[in-house]
Amino acid sequence: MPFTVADYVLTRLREQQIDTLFGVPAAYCAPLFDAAAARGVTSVIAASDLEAGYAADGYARTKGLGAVSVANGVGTLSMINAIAGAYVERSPVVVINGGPTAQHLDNLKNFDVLFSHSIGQPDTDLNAYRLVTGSATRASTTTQVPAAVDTALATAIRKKRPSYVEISKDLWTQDCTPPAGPIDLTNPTAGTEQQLATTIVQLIRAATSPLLLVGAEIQRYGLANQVADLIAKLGVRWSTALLAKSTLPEQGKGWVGVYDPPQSIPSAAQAVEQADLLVMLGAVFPNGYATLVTTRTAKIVSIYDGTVRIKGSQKRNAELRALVAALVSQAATAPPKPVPAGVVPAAPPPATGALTYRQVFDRIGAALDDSWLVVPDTMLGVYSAANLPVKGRDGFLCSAVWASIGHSVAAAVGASFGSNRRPLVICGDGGFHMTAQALSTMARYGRNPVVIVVGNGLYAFEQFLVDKTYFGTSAAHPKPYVVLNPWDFVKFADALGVHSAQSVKTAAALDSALASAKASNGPALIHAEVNPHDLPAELS
Ligand SMILES: Cc1ncc(C[n+]2csc(CCOP(=O)(O)OP(=O)(O)O)c2C)c(N)n1
Ligand SMILES: [Mg+2]
Repeated sequence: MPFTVADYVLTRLREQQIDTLFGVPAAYCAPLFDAAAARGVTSVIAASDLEAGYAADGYARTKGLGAVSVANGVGTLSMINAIAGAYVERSPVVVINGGPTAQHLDNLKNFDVLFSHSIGQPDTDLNAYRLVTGSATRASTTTQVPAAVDTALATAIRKKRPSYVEISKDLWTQDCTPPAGPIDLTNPTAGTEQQLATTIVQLIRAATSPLLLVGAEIQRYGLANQVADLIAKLGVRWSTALLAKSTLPEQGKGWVGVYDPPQSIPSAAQAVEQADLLVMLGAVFPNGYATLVTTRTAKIVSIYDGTVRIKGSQKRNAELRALVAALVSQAATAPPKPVPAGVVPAAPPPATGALTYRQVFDRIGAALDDSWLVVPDTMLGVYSAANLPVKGRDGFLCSAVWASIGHSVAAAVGASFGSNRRPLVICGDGGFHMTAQALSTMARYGRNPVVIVVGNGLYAFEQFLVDKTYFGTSAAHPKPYVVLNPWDFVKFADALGVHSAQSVKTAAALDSALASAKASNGPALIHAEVNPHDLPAELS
């Protein structure tokens, strides 16, 4: 049996434990899907290109690496939002694109004949994806394929960023040299790590109220155990960025809560904002961090993207894994200081009365156990999601920085393949409108996410940003442009193959809907109806 270019790609993906390829087929990449099953890779065909991108992202965040392939031009440009989010939020998705052939490019250049889905430029996809990936390469000949594919995989794994590889469509079925050996996936150390670790641990020990903020890089690089050890050895208080929620179990000494300004819980806001030393460990700073980071530079050590900046000094290169190891061994040189007990979330009140935005999160909080992967969307309730008592590790997935509405439903498709936990999506009705067809993919592939649609009939977050007074005044009218076309979510779900669907209007009914969803094996939808004037606790 010949070993083809498609086989090369698939073999390299399997070496990294990828067993699922997300996408929407086109002639450009069909041979990749044709060859997938024989190489142990299952193709999951999404209902839209954007969904395919989000699904690959959800898979990458839970499994460590994801892969997606959609149609050149029409598919890739539709998917680019998902890959931009993966770039920002450090999700290693490999985008595999079928590209124009040498003949296509020649016809375009010399005769103005457009290849399929071309906008009349030779490198549109390549150039567009350069902006949102750690590397973007085109292979135009079979001999270029191994290096191009290996670069894409190495970038994704080493930088925890998406990467892009484009393979001329006539190459897929041509013979290719099989992989010669493993890809080099290690990041070189900078040689600075021990010295930096010594300085940082000294600063922590000398501080009176130091705090460590765990960021997404710790989850992405698989350093949670080491950081838990570091926290224990230093006896330091710790928080986490929303993007990194549940990287470490949220319990035990020193835990102050998720820091998600401007709506962090008081214990987290106070501890972070009044710390006399703040060690940011692999955290992406969303705009809400602007005040903290720009006004407290002299109190911040920031470790991010292969660099360390101590109190506003010049950035120095440092490799994260080596640096964390050095921090742990440095921390072990003295006994830990005593730290205050961690914050414990209040027990949710009993379920009574009509459902409110607040009760949606109280009821979900009451239902959580370590079988759930909580996947909230960008919505009024995202700050409430930050404070949900997620149990254990790796139980949370959110487009917390890029904040693209609709991410949750589609990312849950991929997470249902990548995680051992069952996705519990919490999405606004507006966000749901964006990627609702993902229910179809869940049904078709027998996945079992539970999707809670919080129905207030509005893009309420937008109303909140534009005019909050609407929420205090029951007679007030919303801005016309935030009003949604009301859907019958139950009928919609049914039509797409998700037959376990119900609308609930009371807190008790949400409890029982969650219980029956938990007992079922397939996908389920719960439409949780709330008053459009209602605000979640964190915003009231
Ligand atoms: C893709 C995308 N489009 C638009 C926005 C702007 N936006 C942010 S929140 C929001 C409203 C979300 O409404 P919904 O999902 O119903 O949640 P609610 O605010 O009502 O709780 C919008 C439109 C965005 N963040 N992402
Ligand atoms: Mg809404």
